[in-house]
Amino acid sequence: MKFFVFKKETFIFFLAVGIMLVAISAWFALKAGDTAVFNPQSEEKIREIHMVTAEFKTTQKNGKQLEAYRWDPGTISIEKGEKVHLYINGINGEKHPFYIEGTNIKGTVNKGEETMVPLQFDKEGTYRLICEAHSNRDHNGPMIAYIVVD
Ligand SMILES: [Cu+2]
Repeated sequence: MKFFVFKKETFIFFLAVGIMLVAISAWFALKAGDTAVFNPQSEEKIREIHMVTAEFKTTQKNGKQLEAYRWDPGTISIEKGEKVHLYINGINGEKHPFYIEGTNIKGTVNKGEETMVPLQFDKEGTYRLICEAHSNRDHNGPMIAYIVVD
């Protein structure tokens, strides 16, 4: 039965190999943990862009009032694939129901409230943010902002 008797050195060798394997596994486990902690989904910085709803008003010589609504700024620029949070403050005008052409993004900006619109575009181009209530001159618009993606 001498075959099954390990020498002390052999035992120490296998013990050392075992400890190394445990250490390597622990290192990989910790590394995986790090990846989870620094998950870009939770830690990444998302750029903020701020916009307001503005109103222009005047009274013509004939007493008729002219008013127009606008998004301000009227053009914003973001990178392709970039994540942006667009914050729109409702300053003038009661309600601005909007949509972004070519996307399924829509919402409403209410007076005295802030609306956050998360943006990320995979395709370059110019996307129009259109207020449905003030889409053209006949409806006190055009209240259209341009989102330039490149
Ligand atoms: Cu509007």
